[in-house]
Amino acid sequence: MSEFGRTNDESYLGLDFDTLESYIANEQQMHAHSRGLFSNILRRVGLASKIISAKVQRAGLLDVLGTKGSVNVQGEEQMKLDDIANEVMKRTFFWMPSIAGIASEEEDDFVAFSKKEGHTGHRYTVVFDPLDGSSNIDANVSVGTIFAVYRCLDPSGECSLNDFLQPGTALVAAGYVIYGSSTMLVFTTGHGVHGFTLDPEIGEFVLSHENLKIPDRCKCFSVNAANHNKWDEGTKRFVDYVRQRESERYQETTSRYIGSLVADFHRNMLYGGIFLYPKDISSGKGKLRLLYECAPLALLAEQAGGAASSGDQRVLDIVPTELHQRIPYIVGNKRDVELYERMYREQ
Ligand code: P6P
Repeated sequence: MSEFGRTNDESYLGLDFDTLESYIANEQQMHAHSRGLFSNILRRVGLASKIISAKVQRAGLLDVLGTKGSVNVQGEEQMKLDDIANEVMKRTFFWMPSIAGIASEEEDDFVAFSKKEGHTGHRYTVVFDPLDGSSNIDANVSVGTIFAVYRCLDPSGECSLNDFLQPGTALVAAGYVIYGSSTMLVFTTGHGVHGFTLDPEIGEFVLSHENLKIPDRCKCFSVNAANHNKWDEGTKRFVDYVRQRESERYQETTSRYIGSLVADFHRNMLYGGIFLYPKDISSGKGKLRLLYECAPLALLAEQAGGAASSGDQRVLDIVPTELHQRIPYIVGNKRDVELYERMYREQ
């Protein structure tokens, strides 16, 4: 009788791999009480990711490059792909009865989905940056989608601003999609971080990075050095200390800065490292947004054994005061984030 079982055949004949769908189904079976509402959100994120990936991969060909001319609430020129990605994400969730509404970097205010026929009450809201780093698209640099899911505070009612102004500790899920040499969906539901790589041959997200942990080494530090004069003394002291490689921990540390948050974050998740977008002395704030950039990635970092701080406090503890609030952002290896905090607070 021939041996039947695991194969090394890369053509998937062995079917000994998990797809996003089988992973979600297995997870749902493990939580018998689950009604599958939450699983459907992850399925829909997978679908939206494939649609956006297809658009991003063909950006240069579909003549969608170039700015649309309008500017978003951040005062940034809206690339046409920003708009497309925002519409895909918004409509993905609009058609889900369990979603009460969304908040997006590309929307001035939150968008409440009025109750649909025969709907028994909302359960979740979703926040997202539909295409972070989009200013890099025409240079073919990796960009990403960042998303996170909150429970509605009043499941029986329409969603309100308070549903979005919850701290990251209230998140039930968070993740990102990186559109790079391959498209990867990385997310957590509070039980570790798992990465799925889109195989265009079969059109499926295949589990490729199960229970991802940040390696305990600072392979690189990632910061826009051009802003050095804008930093506070504590930040300058930390970056100079790392860069001078005085301690054994940083002797092999190099500098990498892509200028696309999801790409810089993803690299550090896989290789180990620290990313910083500190406040600058003039604005007193950072550039990155708490709700749909910093908090979702902070949850992923902590689930992978890392940490995320604003310098003053743990990012997940920060209660947003407005949808598009910016904060200083330091995220990566726990040891390095804690060293930053010590230097920042000692100044
Ligand atoms: P800077 C992209 O515009 C973005 O929002 C993030 O993806 C990225 O980390 C940051 O801004 C880069 O900002 O000022 O260094 O160009």
